[in-house]
Amino acid sequence: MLYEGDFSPPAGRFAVVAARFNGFIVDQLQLGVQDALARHGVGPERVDVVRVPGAFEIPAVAQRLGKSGKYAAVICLGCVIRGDTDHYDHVAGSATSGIAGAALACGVPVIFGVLTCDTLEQAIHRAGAKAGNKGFEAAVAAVEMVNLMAKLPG
Ligand code: INI
Repeated sequence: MLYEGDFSPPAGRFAVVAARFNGFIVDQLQLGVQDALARHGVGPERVDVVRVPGAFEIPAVAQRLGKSGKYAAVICLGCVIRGDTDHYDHVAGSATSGIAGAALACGVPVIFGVLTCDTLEQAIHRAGAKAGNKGFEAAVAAVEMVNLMAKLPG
């Protein structure tokens, strides 16, 4: 038996947790999410967006929303860009491990749409320019995972 998620219109509401830090990049990721969800039959009336200060704050909110029972999936969006100090490593590492922890704790898909980039140019390329839109990809992954979870036993 093979279990696999498909891309048919998923049931339920979706939550997006989006950081305000580097907002001009995150806003583009959010547009990518809305575009992908709409193309999979999920209109804006089924999407709640929560803005948080920065990527570091994403995991706590994602976990709370994921555990609320109100959402089929939580999509996390942020953009961490390397600076002159090791601050980047702490913010990116905490966001990454925190979102992974929320995904394990929640029972619903918690999707990682946080850019971790060395340069602003890399971020721009991944927010709708030549490397696609990672928000769009995150939303497609959310659709696949919601549909997979609906099929899995147990
Ligand atoms: N938050 C980001 O989302 N991206 C960054 O690049 C970033 N940098 O570089 O500092 C950042 N910092 C803020 C952090 O996420 C928290 O909001 C802040 O430390 C308050 O807890």
